[in-house]
Amino acid sequence: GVPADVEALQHADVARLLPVPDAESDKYRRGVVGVVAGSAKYPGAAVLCVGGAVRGGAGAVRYVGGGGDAVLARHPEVLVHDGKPGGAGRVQSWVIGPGLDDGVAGALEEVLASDVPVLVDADALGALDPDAVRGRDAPVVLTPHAGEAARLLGVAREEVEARRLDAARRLAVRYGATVLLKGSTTVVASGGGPVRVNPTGTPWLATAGSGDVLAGLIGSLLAAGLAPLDAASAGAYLHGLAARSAGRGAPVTAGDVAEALGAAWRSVAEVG
Ligand code: NPW
Ligand code: AMP
Ligand code: MG
Repeated sequence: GVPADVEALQHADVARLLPVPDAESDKYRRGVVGVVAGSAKYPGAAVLCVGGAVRGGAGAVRYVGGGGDAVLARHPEVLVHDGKPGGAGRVQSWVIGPGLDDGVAGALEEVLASDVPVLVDADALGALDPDAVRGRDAPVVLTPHAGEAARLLGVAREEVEARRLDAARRLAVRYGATVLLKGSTTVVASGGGPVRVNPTGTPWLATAGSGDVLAGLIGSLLAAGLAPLDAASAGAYLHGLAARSAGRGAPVTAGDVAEALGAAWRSVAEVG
């Protein structure tokens, strides 16, 4: 059986979490997500992260960085800012890290200084100061893969992979954050509560850029008002379903996963 401090995520639970606009909604009330991602080295990460964000239930996506042309070519809905996060206007959540190269520390400092939830992924994880995270009032979500988690914990990657629940819990306590540890079984830990295990994953997700899509998706759910543990676990759930529905047993690209998020959302909302 499953140990008492571990919860398997259920379809109906996720259905209840998905944000639905009401008659009085407008795009700002639905939430605006700010995405700080991409670089000359990894322009695709910006496109993929935004691709997750535009399908995650926020009312608008602001992109901050040098990859605006590539982002707009694929996602014309996005509001592009080529300055710093602090100059981008009001957002209800930040996603920072996928494909970032130079200037990570400065951008991270700016988004952590805001009073909204911040999701930290990929290249921004290595620049993260636990005290800066613990000192915030608003939530922080970390989304490392096993290699990134191992670096943060100062242990071998094999150790993280052998004890995934333990690694996620230790990071959650160290940073005072919600931690989604990605991999063969994605787990989400937050404070001292039970760890949630995502049942929808598929090894077809082991493809370049799929983590960037997940980061944008969770950021969008945070902007829409979900609590950090709920945003992270609902995001992982939809991400796995999207890969299955896009692939149906065949290889998928990260872009395919982003495009299939609508189908995944619908399948959860209909059954729930
Ligand atoms: P080892 O071999 O264990 O010592 P990469 P990345 C480890 C962006 N992307 N589980 C492994 O170290 C991302 O957003 C841009 C465990 C490897 O050598 C990031 O900003 C794309 N360990 C940046 O690229 C598409 C793992 O980490 C080392 C692991 C780097 O991303 C791709 C460095 O790894 C990507 O998303 C795993 N699952 N994966 C784009 N199209 O623009 C990696 N390691 O190869 O630099 O990759 O950390 O995923
Ligand atoms: P990243 O390493 O940041 O690109 O993220 C990779 C994504 O693919 C995460 O959502 C992982 O959980 C998922 N993933 C990678 N390998 C596997 C696997 N073997 N089984 C299921 N999901 C995987
Ligand atoms: Mg990644």
